Amino acid sequence: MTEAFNLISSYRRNLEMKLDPMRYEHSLSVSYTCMNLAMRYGYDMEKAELAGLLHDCGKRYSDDIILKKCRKHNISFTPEEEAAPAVLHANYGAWLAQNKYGIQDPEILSAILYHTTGRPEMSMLEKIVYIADYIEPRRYKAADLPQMRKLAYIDLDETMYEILKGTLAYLNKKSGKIDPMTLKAFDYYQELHRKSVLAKELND
Ligand code: DGI
Ligand code: FE
Ligand code: FE
Repeated sequence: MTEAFNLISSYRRNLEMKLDPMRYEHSLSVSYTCMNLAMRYGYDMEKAELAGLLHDCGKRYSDDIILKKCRKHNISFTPEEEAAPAVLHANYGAWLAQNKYGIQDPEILSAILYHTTGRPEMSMLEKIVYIADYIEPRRYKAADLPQMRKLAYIDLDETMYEILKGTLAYLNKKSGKIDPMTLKAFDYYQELHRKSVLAKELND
């Protein structure tokens, strides 16, 4: 066994104890999906595996306890994130990854931090984790999963645009507060989408 595999195995054992069984299963599934996307786009597979495995490591408590943990450990969060507490497990998770799992790679930490909201100008790993979180094989609720599962292997930016669009429509219906970072991410990928549609029209 390689050193990298030993590390992954020890993280898996830890997460299996800390997370509820479905969340653990989801984490494994995201991890493998991240590796698949890394294969497709020529990204580092070990980093993708690790980021996917740990992306929800903060989701081991309810939202109100996660808020308390953030305060206790001086983990920074905005008032808007506090008003949309479902996003806070990403802040707490990035902190746990750095301080409890010993992850130092800023790309992995940032992929965990932005896995729920996305952001403008995402790195390849941030997009891989965000998209894998949505399309992983155990997901079943979203109606557009078949299309997103296909699109993810064609164009990461277009997939970001479509998933963010769907997420905002869902959040608007749910009447929960929307984190402005989700809106900023959507505006950015919508603009990229418009530009690519225009460029295609010009080439026709
Ligand atoms: O942790 P997961 O369930 O695997 O997935 P996730 O980290 O994408 O979190 C999904 C939840 O976060 C889902 O209930 C929608 C919610 N969410 C995502 N962006 C926002 C948001 N909730 C609010 N209130 N505002 C957002 O901008
Ligand atoms: Fe999450
Ligand atoms: Fe997740």
